[in-house]
Amino acid sequence: MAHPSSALAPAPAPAPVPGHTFSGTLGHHLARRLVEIGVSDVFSVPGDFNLTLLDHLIDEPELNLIGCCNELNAGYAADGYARAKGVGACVVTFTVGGLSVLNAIAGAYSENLPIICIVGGPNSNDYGTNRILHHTTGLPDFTQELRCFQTVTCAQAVVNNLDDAHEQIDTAISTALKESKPAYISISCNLSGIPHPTFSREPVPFFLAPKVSNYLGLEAAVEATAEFLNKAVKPVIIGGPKLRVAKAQKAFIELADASGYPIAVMPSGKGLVPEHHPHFIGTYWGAASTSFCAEIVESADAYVFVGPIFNDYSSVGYSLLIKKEKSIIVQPNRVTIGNGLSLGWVFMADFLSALAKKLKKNSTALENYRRIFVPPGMPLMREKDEPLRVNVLFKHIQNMLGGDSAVIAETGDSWFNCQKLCLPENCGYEFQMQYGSIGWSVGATLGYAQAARDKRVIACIGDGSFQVTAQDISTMIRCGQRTIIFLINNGGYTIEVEIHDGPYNVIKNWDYTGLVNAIHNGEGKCWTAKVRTEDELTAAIATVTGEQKDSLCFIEIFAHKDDTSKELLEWGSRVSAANS
Ligand code: TPP
Repeated sequence: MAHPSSALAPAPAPAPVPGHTFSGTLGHHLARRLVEIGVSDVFSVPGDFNLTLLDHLIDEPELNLIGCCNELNAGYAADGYARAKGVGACVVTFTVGGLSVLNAIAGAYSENLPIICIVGGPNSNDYGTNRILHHTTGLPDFTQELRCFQTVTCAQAVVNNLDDAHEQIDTAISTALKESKPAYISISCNLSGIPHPTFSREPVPFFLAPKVSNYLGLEAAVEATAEFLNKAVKPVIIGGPKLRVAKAQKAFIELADASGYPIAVMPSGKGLVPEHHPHFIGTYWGAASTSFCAEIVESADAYVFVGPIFNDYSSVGYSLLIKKEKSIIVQPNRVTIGNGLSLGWVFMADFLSALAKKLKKNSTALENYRRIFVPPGMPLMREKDEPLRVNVLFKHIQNMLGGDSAVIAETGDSWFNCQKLCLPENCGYEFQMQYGSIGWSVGATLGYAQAARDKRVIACIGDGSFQVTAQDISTMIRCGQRTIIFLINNGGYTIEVEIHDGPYNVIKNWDYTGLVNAIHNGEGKCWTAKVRTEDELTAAIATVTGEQKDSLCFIEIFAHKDDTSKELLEWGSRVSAANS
């Protein structure tokens, strides 16, 4: 039986404050704030708790509301968008939507991406009552969704009254921007359209105070590091994923140029270190590194890791041959020198720029690298009509890349194959290495392509991952995107096969192009092809870059189930050992 109080009509919404005819509304304020921080596209799924709010977002001329097929993809799209534009936003409905988007928000948290995750919440008059609401687990407790979000967001605002709504919204948004993490904002479904004097028609702009290093700590860290590095014979610098959150890419180059040291990138930092830089020596990923890169890093007598995350994957099952006492670890707000000094409130960009001015030039390691380096070979010549090999596919993808492209690599062997692509200047690169949630790339591609309209996205997605989130190809077509998707159909979860095999790693084969054609259904521009040989691949690439250059292009590649990268084999066996 329904709780008796559920039969009661909700109390009327608070009346507008008299004498404030120019007051804005909460919905208008939120819409303007999103525009102000750089969001032009909001990814959403409607539900009765958020409909009025969506009306206000649509009313904002500088916002474009993009309806997604499900909340998980809306969250992934906001993640991809934030990677290209610095911040993203999604809007979902209470609990059924909130819990569905949660995994995407957790992913964004792990990758340090500010996403404003807005949930249409219960009527403000229902708070404090014993009512049971639909779309919940049937308990008169409205905090379940909030509690789930607490561990995957840096700020939570439950807006169920207008008096402090302005403050709550602004605090949540500015905390997300400052901390580069997602924020959760729940807006009571009856409040969006009500004017309130705290909301002016044009909100006063945010001011986010710049972070300034503790001068004394900065000086001490630079002095100690310069002394340490100026004694080294063969130092190297390795960039990691936190270069993004620290906004220190320019300072990283300053240091590379001034010091003369070779520069490498951690796998999770790919795309953040320029690969056309003359000092670039490749990816440092232990046994799965670019050849000659691990040898140079591991034989160095000092290494500067800038923004690293050492997890079981990036350390190849904790098998990196590096020593703490030879390392300088530079994190976004802390520097640690060998086994000794560790100084906080020292910001990465300030530190790298100041260090660049103190280091003696040393090109010994770079010269050694150039002396011994042998460029990688080409894939074996094919037999006539031989089935397409994955290494041949990636040779062709390499040739497609330019400064106006961006690569999105899904979790799976695409991690390893894409990692080996040499990125030309300005070519974007994204993957989700810390969280590694399969299916991420479909939503992220949607969001990234929407934010970076000047780039053509090339997404490499395994069949297993695609099965998780395929629906939002629909939204890509609806948005007129011209992404090229390479779907690698190898019939299974190959990366898992190489860690630990079993019958659970074989997946049901789908007609993937048939699925995409059905989604296309004659509306919008979409082109698909099945590719089994190199000749078919060459023809497909000519079409997608020629007559179908403005279409969403989906190329299904048939690959042998055991056609893996060499790096996956190496990495898989070490990760497997670490797991057992
Ligand atoms: N569920 C989620 C949401 N994320 C995960 N990372 C996993 C399960 C475990 N997992 C990691 S990779 C993978 C699975 C199941 C298989 C990926 O298969 P596919 O996309 O076909 O790529 P391939 O390994 O064949 O290159």
